[in-house]
Amino acid sequence: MKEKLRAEFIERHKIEPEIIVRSPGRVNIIGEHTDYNNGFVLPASIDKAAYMAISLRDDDQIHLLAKDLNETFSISIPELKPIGDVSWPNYILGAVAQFQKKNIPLKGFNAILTSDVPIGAGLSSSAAVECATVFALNELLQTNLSKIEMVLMAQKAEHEYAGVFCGVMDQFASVMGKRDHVIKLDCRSLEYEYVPFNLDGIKILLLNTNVKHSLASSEYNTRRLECEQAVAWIKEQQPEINSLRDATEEMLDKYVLPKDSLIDQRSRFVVQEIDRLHKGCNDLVKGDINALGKKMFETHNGLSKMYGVSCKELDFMVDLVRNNDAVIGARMMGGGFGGCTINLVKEDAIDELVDMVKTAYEKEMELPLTYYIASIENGTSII
Ligand code: GAF
Repeated sequence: MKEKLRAEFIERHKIEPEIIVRSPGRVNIIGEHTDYNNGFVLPASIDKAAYMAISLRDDDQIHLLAKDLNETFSISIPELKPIGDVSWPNYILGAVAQFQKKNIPLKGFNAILTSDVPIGAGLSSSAAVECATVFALNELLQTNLSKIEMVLMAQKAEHEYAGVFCGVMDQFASVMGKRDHVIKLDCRSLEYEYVPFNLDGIKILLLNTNVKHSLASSEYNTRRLECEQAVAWIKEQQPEINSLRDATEEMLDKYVLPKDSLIDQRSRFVVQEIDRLHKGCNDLVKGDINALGKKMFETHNGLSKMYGVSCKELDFMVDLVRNNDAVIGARMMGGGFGGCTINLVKEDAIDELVDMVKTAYEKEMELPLTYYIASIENGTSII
């Protein structure tokens, strides 16, 4: 990947790229839709990543090439703004804009981007690009930003240039990931701990429904507003409550359920999911992987029936493996409305399982099934 990208850069720009940055996609074991509720998540960066070859220019021009799409885009720094239909430049421009907002003197640059994170698969392909851009510019402009500052800038890029009011999980996992570890992240304080995730004979299998989701056009932002509404109702009676992180099911019974049963279901899922994450993380630490797997299935049920972010293809995929002895746990992953399921699967049964799922899924859903075995690798770095 690195050599090809370097050669492409030299051919196009007639100079060596100053740096090549790799920024990975992520999986999340448990703790979904909890990040923007100030809760906890348990993600990890994976072996699929975005790669950016980049060099500064002497003027204020930004010239971009998305190698995989064979599309170019150019803009000058004073004209910087989100662009309409074309999506990929926004992730880069949004990251550049964060430097501008911090009054960091910018320079133009040439960049070539390539990625093997499947797009719209719930593996944070956009966060990978945002983080690669912030990381690269931090290096080239010698800005000395901390990794956490870079995470927050990349998250802002998604808010302001992609219109998705995401939590901090994806960008945090991409930048902060550590080989063979998951990150238990407190999304309120941003305190985190690395928990070893090296399960003998068990692999992370991602089954892609190939239902492409676009969180921007989905109900992702609506879910966030529904959670905020629940908090506002609780707050009227208990002013010390600022997020669902601090709410209990008793509070929901008293202050939310009587007002709106749908918002009750949404917020109840989040309260339960934060609790499930803590218990699931303890299972992992104790080595009780079966108990963790069971909770992943519970998370799926909650995401599907209470939180309303699944789809028939994701439900079908999870139901297919639910009673399979080789599958420790499975659930939809990420924002939802399509993309991948994450499955913890006994290694020696993967081929047979994939054959079974592929045949059944393609017949029933009339969509192709693709799959990846994800390994947990380090976060963003210069390669
Ligand atoms: C998407 C978002 F970008 C994350 O912040 C998170 O909310 C996730 O959906 C759901 O857990 O990936």
